Amino acid sequence: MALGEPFDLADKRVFVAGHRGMVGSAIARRLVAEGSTVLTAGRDALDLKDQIAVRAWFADQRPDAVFLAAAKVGGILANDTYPADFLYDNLMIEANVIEAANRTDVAKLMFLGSSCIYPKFAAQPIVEDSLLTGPLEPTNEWYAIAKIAGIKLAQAYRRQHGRDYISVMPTNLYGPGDNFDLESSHVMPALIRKAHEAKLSGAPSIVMWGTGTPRREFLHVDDLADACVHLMKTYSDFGHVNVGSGTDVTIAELTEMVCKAIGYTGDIVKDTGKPDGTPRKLMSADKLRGLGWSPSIALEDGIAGAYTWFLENQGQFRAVA
Ligand code: GFB
Repeated sequence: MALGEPFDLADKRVFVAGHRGMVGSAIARRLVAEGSTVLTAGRDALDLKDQIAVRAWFADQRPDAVFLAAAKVGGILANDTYPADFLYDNLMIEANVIEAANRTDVAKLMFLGSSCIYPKFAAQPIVEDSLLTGPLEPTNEWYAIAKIAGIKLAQAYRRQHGRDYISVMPTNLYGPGDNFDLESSHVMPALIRKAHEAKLSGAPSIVMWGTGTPRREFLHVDDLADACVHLMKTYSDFGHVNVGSGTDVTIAELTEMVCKAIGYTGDIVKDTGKPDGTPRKLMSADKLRGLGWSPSIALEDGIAGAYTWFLENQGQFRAVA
């Protein structure tokens, strides 16, 4: 296959690295409609940080294509608390998988990054060319550096080895399969859980970290999976592609939306001892729209669906002390 040609996923052996995570599981669900044979490897069976094991797995399984959705991820506090884990784990995973893919002639690979790769004070909406034009947000610079390295790996293997390896940068994601642990989660699942538990217990208020003024862009993970499949089939170029909804809300607005969806009517109390993080990170959706994709799940509907998923699966989450 020459660089730049459409890539058909039907009847292909497609490895979804990170299939137990929120993103990987959504991609694996979405691939069913493509007629792909989805290959997976749980953490117990394959440690993606282990170079020898990853090379052996690729040599044995011979995937045709790879979605690289495996990563050490977490919310603002987890990123700030475990910098070594976020840097080391993510560098190892992406380097091992991309090198093994090249060694075994994987025809197409998609690396998934994050909107935190961009400078803290990038002009909004953030265009793809803003990468490496200014300092990063300190709470997640370790994760961001690892994700920037992943983009560069995909580009380097394209340039040096002629590989059709591409990158996408998702915005803040939410949906089924999210992490609802209050210490390590992102804001959306944390608020869903807090509002739900406060409603049940009749608590007079819930705590919102920070000032509530930061703005964030949210995309449902099923929309992300659909965009990833679309781009895997149709996009083949050096530059990465932002994947977002194109609109953002303040954290205070989001908190109110979540409380409304859950039916919690108590107060919202700010904990300004917790970090705000980057003030705004709305990504430009122009490139993605130009490539023929736009989202279909409205934020209100997505929150309602995420809450339903939480209600059906909350038994697996540790009780709040
Ligand atoms: O989602 P979040 O943890 O990550 O926080 P980031 C977003 C905003 O929500 C911050 C506020 O301003 C938080 O202070 N917030 C309010 C809360 N209440 C809560 C709460 O109960 N829990 C949490 N977690 N936040 C992450 C990066 O940044 O975004 C990662 O650290 C990654 O590297 C990810 O890029 C997508 O959007 O600030």
